[in-house]
Amino acid sequence: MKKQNTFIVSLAVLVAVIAAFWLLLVAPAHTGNEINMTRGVSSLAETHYNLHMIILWVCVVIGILVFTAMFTSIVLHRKSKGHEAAQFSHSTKAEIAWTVIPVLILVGMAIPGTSALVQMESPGGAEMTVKITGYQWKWKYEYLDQDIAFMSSLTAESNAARQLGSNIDPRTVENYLLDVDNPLVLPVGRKIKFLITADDVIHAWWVPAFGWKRDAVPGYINEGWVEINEAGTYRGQCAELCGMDHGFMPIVVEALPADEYDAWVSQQQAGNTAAGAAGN
Ligand SMILES: [Cu+2]
Repeated sequence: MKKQNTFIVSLAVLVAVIAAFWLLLVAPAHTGNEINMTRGVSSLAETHYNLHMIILWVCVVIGILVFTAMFTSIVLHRKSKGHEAAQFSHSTKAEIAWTVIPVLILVGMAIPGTSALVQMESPGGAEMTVKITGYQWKWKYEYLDQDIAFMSSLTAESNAARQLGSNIDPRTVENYLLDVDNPLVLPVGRKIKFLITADDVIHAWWVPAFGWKRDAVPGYINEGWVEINEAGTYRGQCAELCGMDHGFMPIVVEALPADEYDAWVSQQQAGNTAAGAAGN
C-alpha cells in the first residue's frame, strides 16, 4: 500500500513538472501562441526576458518542492493511516532555516535584478539621440544629431474609421489605430538615446518589443535607450491616460539596417535643404 502511495505522489510531481515545461517551452512552438513572456527585439528586452526566466524557474523549483512536501504529507502521513501529529511547539532549527533560505534566494534573485536595473538606466555611449515630445494627441520626433524633425500622428484611414457614423468597418482598416503617417525610423545595431518629454499633459512612450516604457512629463526630460537587434516594424501606443483621444496616438518604429538608415537620413536632409531653399 505504501509503495502505491509513493507512486501516486511521484506521478503527480512528474506530471506537474512536465506540464510546466510543456506550457513554457514546447506549447508556443506547436500552437504559435507565446504563453510565456514575449522576447522583444532590443538588448534590454533580452535582459528582461532572461531575468524573467531565471525568476520563473526559481519559482517553479520552489513550487515543486513545496507542493511535493505538502502532498507527500497529506497522502502518506494521513491520520487514517495511523500517523499522529508531532507535539513540539518551537524549533529553533526550523526558524533559522526558513529565515536563512528565503534570504539567500532573495539575494540570489536581486543580483541579476539589480544589474538589469542599472543597465536600463545607462544610456551612456549612445551613438545618436532622439528627442520625443508627447502632444495631445500625437508625437514629435527630433533627431538631435541629424537635424531631422517631424510629427507622427494617427493615419487618416484609422482616424476616419473611428469617427461615429463614419460607416467604415474598422476591420477593413489595416493596423486600425496602430498606424501613423510618419513612423520613427531607427537603425538596427546602434545604441540610441531618447530624451522624452511632453508639451501639455503626461503621456508615456511605449513600444512593447523594446522592453520598457517611459513617462513623458511636461517640464521634465526622462531618458531611455534602445539597441534594436532585428529590422522590422514595431508598434506601440501612448501608455498614460492623457485625455479624450488617448487611444488615438499610436507609435510606429521602423527599424532599418544601418546602411538603409543612413540612406534615409541623407534623403531626409536633402529634403530639408530643398524645403529650406524653396522657403528662401
Ligand atoms: Cu498620450
